[in-house]
This record gives sequence, C-alpha cells and structure tokens, in this order.
Amino acid sequence: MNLPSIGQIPSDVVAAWIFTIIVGIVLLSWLTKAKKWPVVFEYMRTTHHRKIGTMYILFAIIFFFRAGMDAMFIRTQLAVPNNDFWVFQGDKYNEVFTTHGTIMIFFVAMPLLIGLMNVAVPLQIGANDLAFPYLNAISFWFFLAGGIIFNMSFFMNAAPNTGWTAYAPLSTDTYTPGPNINYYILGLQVSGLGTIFTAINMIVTVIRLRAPGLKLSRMPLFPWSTLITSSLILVAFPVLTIALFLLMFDRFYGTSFFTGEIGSPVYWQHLFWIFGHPEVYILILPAFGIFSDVISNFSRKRVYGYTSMVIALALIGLLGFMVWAHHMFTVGMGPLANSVFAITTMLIAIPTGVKVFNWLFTMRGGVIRMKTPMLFSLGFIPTFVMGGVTGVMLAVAAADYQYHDSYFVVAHFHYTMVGGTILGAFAGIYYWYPKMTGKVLDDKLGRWHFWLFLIGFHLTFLPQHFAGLNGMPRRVYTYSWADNVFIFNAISTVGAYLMGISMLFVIWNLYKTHRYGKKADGDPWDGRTLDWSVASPAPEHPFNPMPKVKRMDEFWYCKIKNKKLEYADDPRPSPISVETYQPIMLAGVMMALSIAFIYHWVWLQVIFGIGALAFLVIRSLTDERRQAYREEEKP
Ligand code: HEM
Ligand SMILES: [Cu+2]
Repeated sequence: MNLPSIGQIPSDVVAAWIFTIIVGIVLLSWLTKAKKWPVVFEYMRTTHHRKIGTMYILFAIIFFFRAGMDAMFIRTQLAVPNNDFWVFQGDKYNEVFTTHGTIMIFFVAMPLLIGLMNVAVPLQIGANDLAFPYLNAISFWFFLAGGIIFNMSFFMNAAPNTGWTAYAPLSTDTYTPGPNINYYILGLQVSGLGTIFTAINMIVTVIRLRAPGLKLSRMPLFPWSTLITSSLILVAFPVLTIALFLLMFDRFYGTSFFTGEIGSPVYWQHLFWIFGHPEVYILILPAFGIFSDVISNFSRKRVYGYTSMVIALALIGLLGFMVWAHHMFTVGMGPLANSVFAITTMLIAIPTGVKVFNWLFTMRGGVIRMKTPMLFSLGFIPTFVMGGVTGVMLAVAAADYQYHDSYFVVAHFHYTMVGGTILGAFAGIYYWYPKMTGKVLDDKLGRWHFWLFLIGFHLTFLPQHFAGLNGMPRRVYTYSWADNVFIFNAISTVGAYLMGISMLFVIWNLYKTHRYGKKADGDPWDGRTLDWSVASPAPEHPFNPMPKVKRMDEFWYCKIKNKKLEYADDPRPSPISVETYQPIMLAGVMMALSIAFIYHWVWLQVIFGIGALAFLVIRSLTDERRQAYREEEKP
C-alpha cells in the first residue's frame, strides 16, 4: 500500500482537489435547488439509446475540458525557452502529456463518436433502439468507470507517466514501480470492455434491425461507417485487452513477457500497435460517415459515388490492419519488413483520396447551405488532406529515421485526430443536437466556435511541423535559445489558447440555447434520412408505425413528391428497454475491483470479483424479452 501522505503533495494536485470539491458542492446544491434529481435518477437507470448517447457526449465533453487543460499546461510550459511554469517540469511533464494523450484518445474521441452512433444510428436505419439496450447501458457505465479510474490517479498524485503508448520496459515495475501505470492498465481495461460490448451491439443492430426495405445498399453512410468501425473494434480491442493483461502480469506477478531473456519490449510495441494503428481508423471512419451525411444534406444532393464510398471505407478498414509496424521503423526490423509496411501504409492514401474527391463532387452543382455542421465539414477537408500528406511523408521508412519522435509526428497526428475526429464530432453534435435535446444550437455562436477553433488549430499545429524539422523531439519539457525553435513554439502556444477560448463559445451556446432557444421540429435541416422523420428529441419508441423503404433517401424523395412515408405491416419485434440500476451498480463494482488491483489489496480483489460474477449470474437468469416478444407475436 502506498497512498501518498499529506505534505508531499504538489500544488497542482491540491488545486485540483479544491477545485473539484467546490464544483461538486455547487453542482449538488444546484441539482437540489432546481429539483433536477428525478432527471438524474432517470438517466442513471435508463437503457434508452438516445439518453445513453447523450450521456456519452456529455462526459466526453467534460473529459475534453480536462485533457484540454493538460494541453494548455504543456503549451504554457513550452511557450518560451528554459521556462519554469508552475510544476510542469520533469516527471510532472511526463504525467501531463500522458494523461492528455490517453484521455483524448480513449475518453474524448471514442465516446464522442460512440455517443453519436448511439443517438443517430438506430434513427437512421429505422430501429427503435439498439439490439441489446441493457448491454448498451453496461457499455456506457464501463466507459465512465474506466474514465473515473484513470482520472483518479491524478487526485492520488499517481498519474501515469509513460506516454499514451506505455512502452515497455519503461512501463514495467522495474522502471515505474508506483501505482501510476496500474491506473492506466485498469482504466483502459474496464473502458475497453465497454467498447467491445458496444461494437457487438452496433453490428447486430445494423445487421438485424433495419427498417423493411432498407437494404445495406440503401443505408446512409454513417451507419455504414459504424458497421465497419465496429468490426475493427472487435478485432483490435481484444488485442489491447491481452497486451494489458500481459503487462499486468509482468507488473503484479513477476512474469517477464516484456523484459528479461525470453521476453522483449518489442513484443509490447507489436501488440500495442496491432491495436493502436487500427484504433486511429476506428476514430476516423465514423467521422468520415458523419461528413458524408452532413455534406450531402447541406448540398441538397445525394452523396456522390455511394458504392465507391462504401468500398473505400471497407478498404481503409482492411488496410488499417496491415500497417501497424510503421510505428516501429526504427526498432530494427530490417529493410524488407520496413519496405512492406511502408508500401501498405502508402496504399491507404488511395481510398482516402477517393473519399475526398467524392465529398468535393457531392458539393459540385449542389445547393449549399453554410450552417455550422457544414462549416465544420468544409474545414475538415483541407485540414485532413494535410494530415494525409504528412502521413505519406512519415511512411517513407528511410525518412522516418529523421522524423521519428520529433514534433513533426505530433503535428501530423493532431492534423488527423483534431482535424478529422474532433471536427467530425463537432459537426455531428451540431447536426444531431435537435435529436438529442429538441433544440437547435445557435448558429451564430457556432460560427464563432468554428472559426476560432480552426484558426487556433492551424496556428497551434502548423508550426510544430517546422519545430520537428528543426530537430525538436516530442516529450521534452524545455529547450534552449540555441535550438532555434522558439518562434514555432510561441505561435503554437498562442494558437492553443485560441482553441481554448473557442470552447467557451460552446458553453455560452449551450446556456443560450437552453435558456432562450425555441423548440425544434422533427426536421430542422430539411433532412434526407429517416432520423429526420421522427420528432425532436427522438421519442422512446420512434418508429411506430414502422416505415417501409423503397430507395435510398426515401424520406427526402417522399418530401419532394409531397407524399407520406409508407408503412410496413409486419415489422420485426423491437428490443425491449428496461429501467434498471444494475448496469451502474456493476460498473461501481468494477471500479472497486480495479482499485483493489491497483493497490494490491487481495481480499478486496476476491470480494469484488465474486460481486462482479454475481451480476453475470443474475443477468443470465432474467430475460425481459420473453414476455414482450410473446405479446408482439400474437396474431
Ligand atoms: C485541443 C488542443 C490540443 C493541444 C494544444 C494539444 C497539444 C499537444 C502537445 C503539445 C503534445 C505533445 C506533448 C509532448 O510530446 O511533449 C500533445 C500530445 C498528444 N496529443 Fe494533443 N493537443 C490537443 C488536442 C488533442 C486531441 C483532440 C487529441 C486526440 C484526439 C490529442 C492527442 C494527443 C496524443 C495521443 C498525444 C501523444 C501523447 C504522448 O506522447 O504520449 N491531442 N498534444
Ligand atoms: Cu499507424
């Protein structure tokens, strides 16, 4: 047991405690005064896809502010040479970039996209809910439990400090003996399990629950990207699970998978990147799906080259699994392996290029409306193209010896992750916000958000290419005047603050919209797909009666022909949503179990382990569907 004792705790942790306690008290008293507790309890026991999706997005935004603060600290420390900002030097700096990267990937980008899938996919395919609503609630609470476990580390002054990749041997107990990396392992393990469940849920939903007549070849592109992404998750995440288990065994039980005579740190790199590379496609493909639907909607045209769009999605997904070692050109795999991985990596540019041209052709000759979701989509195209170009540069194995672990890489992946995933998530949030809450976000404030964010983004990350080319390594907390990178870092820091300011417009927008915004009708964007044929916010049982689909964008063609959607007379029985506290309780048990592992409290491991299994048994013995299906099957 090595809990920190008062007196050795650095001032940033103390500040965080004080801040959190004050915010907690304010929040609790507001909930009580505004009589919001019934709403809280309703969301705690819900299994409804829209409510769960909304919670995913809400907590992802909270984590976005948390990891964004980390980014601000990093950038402030790096603003000028030889800087000494607050405590963020040395190992503290390692902690900050580690929590920043890990939280952004696992607890911001992933839940933003999964949240949007939850809200939109069932509505777009004419399903009344996901295939397994109960499992969906488990997924969500596991994500939140994992996020809380990971973030707790900071409050216990034990934040993980080996980078989001947790490279061995640094991450083994020889070099990082404290509980820090245990938080990383258990946090990702619990949330990863939730992600795997979501993938299963999405695949079954898209395959089984489409409205009658909505063939796969007529399905909008966001559900398509969800289907393909979920398949990637099902292959990639179990690899992460296994890698984390092996690392845990090395740390806890004295095995040596990643060190010693037989084990090797390079094994960790292979396992991590066999997961990690597909992971970046898991983050980008749903964003591609969102952009396709948004661009087609706001150009009043059906998406150009639909079939090639689907094939490109699938090809990117497939190639994504064949390129992981481009992260390892410098570990000494030899020229043959390096060449193979270089070539497969470059091949991905082809389907990606197809998609970019299809988006441009979709707009060509269209009636374009510049609403906020469309702005984010338009901002994405050139940004992502730049990220793609630097990606191909990095794929040149010989050149990568120069770029590797420099700020050039940092610039590259932020161009793809922020310029792709985050812009996509913003586009999706502004687009589907009426479906979540029944209100349309203010367009003017949305524009402010967009322009400040986009300008801030390029100011932040464009100069980092040059800092990298000038030799600035990533993961360093200071540099000197002689390094010739001051001006790039200074601009970068200004840009980061601009991005920070842009997020204040989101808060203002949420406040303004809910205080003064009017109620939206079901179809505020003059949409094409089935999600816009139901009320806003989406009701609990939206497709009753069930529409019948005879072509792509059926809803749109019915509108322009002034006809009503036709209805099917023999729809499939719908999944049954229940109200239950079991998922949140199970997630609580998983959290307690994780803490027992993090601090090696064996008795608690046994008790909470049994507790978790008990939930499995209880769930195996209940089946709320039996009764309901029997009702629906009656003639
Ligand atoms: C919002 C503005 C952001 C700023 C100003 C920012 C800034 C930075 C900086 C300066 C680093 C390098 C730290 C170092 O190597 O010393 C970094 C690392 C990283 N960032 Fe960001 N970032 C931002 C957003 C994001 C987002 C949205 C994501 C992912 C979706 C992300 C993912 C990462 C990852 C994975 C790392 C690598 C961490 C590591 O080296 O272990 N960042 N960020
Ligand atoms: Cu990669």
